[in-house]
Amino acid sequence: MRVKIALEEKGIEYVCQPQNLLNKGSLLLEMNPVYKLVPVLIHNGKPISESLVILEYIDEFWAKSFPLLPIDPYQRSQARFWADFIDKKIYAVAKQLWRVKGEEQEKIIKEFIENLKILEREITDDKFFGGDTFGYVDVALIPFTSWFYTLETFGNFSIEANCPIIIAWAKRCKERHSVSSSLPDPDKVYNFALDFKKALGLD
Ligand SMILES: N[C@@H](CCC(=O)N[C@@H](CS)C(=O)NCC(=O)O)C(=O)O
Repeated sequence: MRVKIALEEKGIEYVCQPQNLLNKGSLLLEMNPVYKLVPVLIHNGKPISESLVILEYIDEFWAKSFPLLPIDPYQRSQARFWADFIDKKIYAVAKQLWRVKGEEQEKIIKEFIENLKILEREITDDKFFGGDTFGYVDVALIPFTSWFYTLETFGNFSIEANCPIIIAWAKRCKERHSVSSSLPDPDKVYNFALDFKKALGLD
């Protein structure tokens, strides 16, 4: 989703080849032999893996249209810091949330909400993470909101009740075509999570 949003914002045409993550095909295994994960961007026949690395590549290769990272080195460092925080403290924590139950799950929900609140402080009065313009940190986080319904359903809690600033920010992001056309339906994500749980024997 991150990669699709960035390419859309830059106005780059692309072909998306969905992969079966429960039975990985030879293309994915050849293109990302180290991690065997999506996404992989294949550009000029060469693969680039890891979504944040891909975002930086896209931003550098198509530098003239719609810059994602700020120009100022300090601001760039901050954008990278928050994208890294999102991977370590939002994605990684939420990945646990829908795989466990009971007390363990409650602990994870608490940590997850605390981390979202830390991110909320970075938006406060601004429209987006970098200020008035949609950018790198927004692209890094917004795909994750399509998992909110799944997390709330598995964890029986409300993200909006705890983090209204994040929900309002997500609504602003979804007004952009790049975002609304790239994010999957929350029901689809929920069904994917159910299938994934079943395949991992976590029912
Ligand atoms: N750090 C990687 C994470 C990629 C990742 O977790 N991809 C998931 C789908 S969003 C995947 O391929 N999962 C299959 C698996 O875990 O085997 C990135 O940002 O690209």
